[in-house]
Amino acid sequence: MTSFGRDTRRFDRISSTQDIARELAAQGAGEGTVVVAREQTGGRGRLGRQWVSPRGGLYLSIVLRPLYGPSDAPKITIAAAVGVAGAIEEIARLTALIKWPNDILVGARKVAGILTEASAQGERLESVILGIGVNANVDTESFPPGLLMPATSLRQELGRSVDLGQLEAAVLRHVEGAYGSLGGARFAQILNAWRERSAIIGQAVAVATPSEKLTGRAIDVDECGALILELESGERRVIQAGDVTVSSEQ
Ligand code: BT5
Repeated sequence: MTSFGRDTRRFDRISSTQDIARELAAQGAGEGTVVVAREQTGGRGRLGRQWVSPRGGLYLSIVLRPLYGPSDAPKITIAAAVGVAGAIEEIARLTALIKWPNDILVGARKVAGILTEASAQGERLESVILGIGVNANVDTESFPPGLLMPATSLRQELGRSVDLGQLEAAVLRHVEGAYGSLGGARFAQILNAWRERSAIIGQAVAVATPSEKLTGRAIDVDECGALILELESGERRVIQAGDVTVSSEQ
């Protein structure tokens, strides 16, 4: 039985918690080892994008040692999203929705993001570094322009600051619970929780995959964590990776 955060390494200002966590994993750090920074100078999102990480936000990475294969990595993102949304609801009492695969929204604004970076050895996942960034007590109005979608913070939504320590503890507890339900039949519970929180199911969406741009209706996520999209022709496509825009945002 692991416990996320029992071994927590704290930093003030570093490039990215992902890099430190990856180094620790390479040195043999166990599952549940956590790296937390108060500020990141090179915080990153998917595909080399920037994650704006000023002081006041929550930035952490968790070392995972999953007993799954690389094709299961998207399920970890789904479970983490359910966990982060649950933690935000517990601490801030705000309704948090999930936009596949890795965005947590309050209203139609992004309040948190998840980055799942896997190192595979053949058919085995050697480690996964699960990165979580939450705009807690930050001012997104001072963020650089041109974000993929509008951003918000818990403080902006609430009109008061949240306790970062409590938020961190809640994120680790909720994510650990969801991650612990990944195996076998219990993933169905995570999928149901995901569906209840989905910001996109049933909506007209545009999806940019690494190779093409598609439009259609988001139908569901499958048992592997992939998005099921119905094109205007009625054809169904299973999307493993991509960025979703809800049509009303365009
Ligand atoms: C993500 O990527 O949303 C994953 C974010 C993961 C951040 C955590 S913090 C701890 C750990 N250490 C790291 O270095 N990273 C992880 P993606 O879906 O690719 O979204 C990135 C896009 O979101 C950017 O291109 C911007 O448009 C936008 N963005 C950047 N910073 C943001 C912020 N603080 N709040 C909302 N949107 C932001």
